[in-house]
Amino acid sequence: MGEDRFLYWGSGSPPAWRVMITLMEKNLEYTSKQCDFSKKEHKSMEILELNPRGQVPTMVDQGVVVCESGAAVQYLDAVYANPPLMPKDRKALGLALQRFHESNVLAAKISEVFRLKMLGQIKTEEDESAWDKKVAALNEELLLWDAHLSEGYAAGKEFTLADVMLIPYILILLRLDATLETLPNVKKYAETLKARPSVKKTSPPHWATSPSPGWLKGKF
Ligand SMILES: N[C@@H](CCC(=O)N[C@@H](CS)C(=O)NCC(=O)O)C(=O)O
Repeated sequence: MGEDRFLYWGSGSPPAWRVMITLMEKNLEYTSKQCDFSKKEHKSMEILELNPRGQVPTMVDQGVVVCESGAAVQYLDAVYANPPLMPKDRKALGLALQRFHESNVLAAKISEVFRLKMLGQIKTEEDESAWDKKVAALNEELLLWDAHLSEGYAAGKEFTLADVMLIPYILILLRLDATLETLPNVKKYAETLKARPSVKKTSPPHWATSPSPGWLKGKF
């Protein structure tokens, strides 16, 4: 239970995970409203009245509704300043903002790969080759991130909101059994941040109880 703060989320939703990580980094309590996607709870009137898209995350903080994950984490960092999760220095801020938004490019590529398998849309050889192309595009994107992560975090040596935005997607790669052997900085980053309390404690609960579908086994 938490103050006047609610978060609607679903297990395995990376955008919702971003908000949960930020709330924990800021030591902010909240009332957890977990939605079961299989029961379409994210399309309930309770959520649709707050968020007509019927999506998670949907956050309500002191009566203020903020739905988009990027908006929600920036809102939390602006309103609850301690600890700050964005640098003050102009150059460092520019880089952190850039990486913050670039994370959505990676997110889109992972989501495409994920969605095709999840919806069971790979049936023919043609589908298989379309999937291979998407995996190759993801590999190219990950090579960029391997360079970006050379100093340890998404925007240098400090943990910022850019990491909040990025890490759920990187950990999906591990969940899908990617080895990351050719991406040493990504691999190290995944292992380091997986153990960070705000990330570990908010990890999708069903990951602990259901086996990985293994869709990226042996990749990258
Ligand atoms: N751009 C949104 C995306 C949110 C989103 O797509 N959430 C998914 C779960 S990962 C969802 O609720 N999907 C249900 C739907 O779109 O009907 C954000 O970053 O918050």
